[in-house]
Amino acid sequence: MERTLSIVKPDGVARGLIGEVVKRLEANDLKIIAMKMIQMTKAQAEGFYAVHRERPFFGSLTDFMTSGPAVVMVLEGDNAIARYRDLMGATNYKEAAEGTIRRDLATDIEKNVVHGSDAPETAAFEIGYFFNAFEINPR
Ligand code: RTP
Ligand code: MG
Repeated sequence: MERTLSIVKPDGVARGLIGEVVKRLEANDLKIIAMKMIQMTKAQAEGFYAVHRERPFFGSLTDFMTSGPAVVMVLEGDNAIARYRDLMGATNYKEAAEGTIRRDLATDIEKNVVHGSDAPETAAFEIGYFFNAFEINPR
C-alpha cells in the first residue's frame, strides 16, 4: 500500500472538474482517505513547489496555484504514486496519452488540472504539508 498527494488545481476547480477527477480516481482503485478545499497563500505555494524555485515558471506557477481554491486529497492504493501519475498523463497535455486526465481536460502546460506526487519521499513531504494525522482516514 502506498500513499500519494493529489491536487485539483485552481483551473480544475473553477471549471467544475472536481467530480470528474474524483470519478476517475475512484474508478481506478485510488482510495481517497483525506480531502479538503484550500486557498493557498503565495508563501504556501512557494513552499510546496520549493524544488522548482530556480525554474523560469516558478513565479507564474505560484501565482496560478494561489488564484483560487484547490482541492487537496490523499490517495491510497497499491503502487498509488505511479498509477496516479499514469492517470494524470504528461505535464504538457499535448504530450499526454489518450484517456489521461490532462489529455482529456487540460488547456495549458501550466493550467493542467491536477498535481500528483512523483516519488515516495515527495509524497511524504506533500501529504504532511497539507494534512495532519487526524485528517487522514484509511478505510
Ligand atoms: P505536478 O508537480 O503539478 O504534478 O506536475 P508535474 O510533476 O507533471 O510537472 P513539474 O515538472 O513538477 O511542474 C510542476 C507544474 O509547473 C507547471 N509547469 N509549467 N510553463 C512551463 O513550462 C511549465 N512547466 C511546468 C505545471 O503546472 C506543472 O504541473
Ligand atoms: Mg511535479
